[in-house]
Parts: sequence; structure tokens; C-alpha cells
Amino acid sequence: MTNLSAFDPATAASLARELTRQREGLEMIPSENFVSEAVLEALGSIATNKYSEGYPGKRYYGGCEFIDEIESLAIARAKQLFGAEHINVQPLSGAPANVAVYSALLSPGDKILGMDLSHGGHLTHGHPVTYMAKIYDFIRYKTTTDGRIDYDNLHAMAIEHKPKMILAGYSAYSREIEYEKVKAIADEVGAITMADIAHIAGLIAAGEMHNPVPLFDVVTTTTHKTLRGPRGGMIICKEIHKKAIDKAVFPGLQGGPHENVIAAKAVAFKEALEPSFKEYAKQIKANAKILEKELASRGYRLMFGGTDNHLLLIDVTPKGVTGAQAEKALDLAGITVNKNMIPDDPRSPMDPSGIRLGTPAITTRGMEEEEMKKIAGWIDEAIMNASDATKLRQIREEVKGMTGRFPLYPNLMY
Ligand code: DSN
Repeated sequence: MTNLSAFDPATAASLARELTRQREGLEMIPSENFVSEAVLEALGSIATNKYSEGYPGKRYYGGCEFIDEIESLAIARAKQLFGAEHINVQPLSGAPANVAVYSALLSPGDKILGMDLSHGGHLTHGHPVTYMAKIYDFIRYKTTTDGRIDYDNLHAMAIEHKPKMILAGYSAYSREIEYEKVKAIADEVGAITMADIAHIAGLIAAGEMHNPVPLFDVVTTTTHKTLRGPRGGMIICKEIHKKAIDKAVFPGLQGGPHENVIAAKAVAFKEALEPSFKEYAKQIKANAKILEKELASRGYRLMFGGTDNHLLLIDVTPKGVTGAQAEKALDLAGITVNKNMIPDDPRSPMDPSGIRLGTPAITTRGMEEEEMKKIAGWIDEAIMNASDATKLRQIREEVKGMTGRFPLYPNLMY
């Protein structure tokens, strides 16, 4: 990276510090991951130079013949991964993908039934702070006290409210989803089915979680979480919705697609089609299960009763700390997680009762059972000694000792 460091040493130095942070720490935010060097190369490629409004074969600019090849490759590979009829790979990320779907298939004022944020839903599924909540009438369902989706209640709510759309898919929910049940409820009330698989797309692509694509009208995802691609989004839909979805993305909401990101998506999808990706997805789940067992045995209160996927949502207040205090203590110990609301949290979003953690990134680094057991021990020690800076520094050194055995981007420097 001599050009960067020579021209802009300030940016290069910040990137170098961030690289060290990623290398030395344990990245356990469940929505984060480490892309391959091949994905990084495509992301930093000359495809960033090109404008290409429109879609392959139908662009508003000249000179798009090779960009068409790249975007067509990304689409073909994604279709193969998910068994999809149609895919739009242009959404800039998950939130814009969701907005595009609403605007394609709904009218202002239409009702959408989506999961409450504190029960594992997402801001773009109707939280009152979002602009979408001003346009559409979101009604929010919740999990049961034992943390499962209450499909009977969902059914009753659908009958009562007659939503135009039912949304399944969550950003802090750790259990499997019964898409057939949601589909049957939606069919009964004539609702469109939408799944947001942003967190679990990689697990679904690998056949390690149920796939809503064959059943649902439309499925949105990010490409940078378990799918381990560049930061971006994607919409998967049935052929009948193709025109509306494509029109909503461009020209409805977006301008020129980020073709360097689309090139990186194509590379990530090729990686996800490899047999080794299936092993990776299995290991993500296996690692999360070990953490579940280890933390439960130390008396932690796991929301939803545990995990079927890559993440755990934990109420840390019985251990005498808040979510923000636990996040801070773990940060100082070199373990990155995020504070998170728990179902019907009595506390506030900036200092909630829980933390959310997951295994996609540490699994990418090659960590397995032995490391998970050590990590669970460090998490517990850090939380139990949240105000002991010396102890937290000592854990950080131990973490550094372990991460050093799992090299990250060994040839990269800024
Ligand atoms: N920010 C993502 C997450 O962490 O789950 C969702 O938008």
C-alpha cells in the first residue's frame, strides 16, 4: 500500500491501527466477518470507476460490456446459492434493500407485521424511529416468554390486522424459523411474505438453516455477515415480482450501482459455492453451541433459551453489570461484542440489559472447540471483573497470545 501511505499517511496510519485491532482482538459482533483477500482485491478494483445505471444488457451508459459480465456472474452465482428465480445484487446494504422491497410491493399506509426490535427484530422492520414507520403501518409481534416465535399469536394477529405483508427475519434472534408456518398464515390472510435473512444468509446458503427462498415472495439480505462478502445488500424474489423490485431499486431509490462491490459479491458467492464453505457454516454453529454450553454452565441467562445459529443474546444484569458495562469491559479485554436490548428490556438502548455475540468472524480465523472454551472463560472473567483494569489488561494479553496463532491478512500492511 505504498501509494496510500506515501500520499495520505494519516488515513494509512488509522487503517494500520484498525488492522492491528482486527488481528489482535476477538471479533465477536455476530454481524461482522473477515472477507478473503480475493474479495478485498475485487472490492478495491477499477470497477469502482464505472457508472452503469440500469441492469446487464440495459444500461443508461456506454462502456458497460465488462461490468455486465461482472454483474451477471454475481447474479448467476447467487441464484445457484439460494435456488432463486430472480436476484437484484445492486442494493447498497440491508436497510436500503428492505426499503426497496416495501416501496416495490406496498402502498403508503399498508400494514406490515414484523418482529419487535427488542425481541430480535430490526430497526427497518418498523421501529418508530425510522422513516419507514412514518410511511407504513407496522404492527409488531413478539417472542413467547421462553423465547420462541409464537406462531399461534402471529396467526391471531394476522387475522386481526389483515396485514399486506408478513415479515420474518431478525438481527438478534438465535433460533430456527418455521417459514412454512409463516407462509400458511400469510396465505390465509392474503399477505405478501418477506424474509430478511441478513444475519443467517451464509448458513442458509450452506444448507445449515431453513431456506425461505423457495416459499417466500421476497427475501432480503446483506452480503457481509455470515455470507462473508463485501458490505452490501441483495434482494431475492419470485419471477412475478422481478419488474417491481428492479424498478424500485433503480430508478426508484438508487443511482449508479457500486460495481466494485458487485465484483466482490461475485467472488464471495464463488467462495460460498465451494464445499469448504459448508464446513465453515457447520463450524460457526458448532462454535456457537460450545459457547452456549460454556456460558450457561457459568450461570448466564441466555435469551431464547440458547442458539440454533451463529449468535447468542445474553442478559448480563444478573451478573451485576449492564450491557454497556459488559461491552466496555470486554472491549478492554480485547473481545468485541455489542450491547443489545433483551425482549421487553426495562433498560434503554444505549445501556440495555444484554450483550449480543457470535462466532462467524472467529470461525473464519480457524478457531474451534478448544478456543471457544477459553473464550467463554475470558468473557466470564471480564464480566465478573468489569471494573478491574489490571485484570482486563491481563485477559487482553492472553487474548493476544491466542489470536497470534490465527494469522489475519498476514501479507497486508498500510
Ligand atoms: N447492524 C446490523 C447488525 O449488527 O445486526 C443489522 O443492521
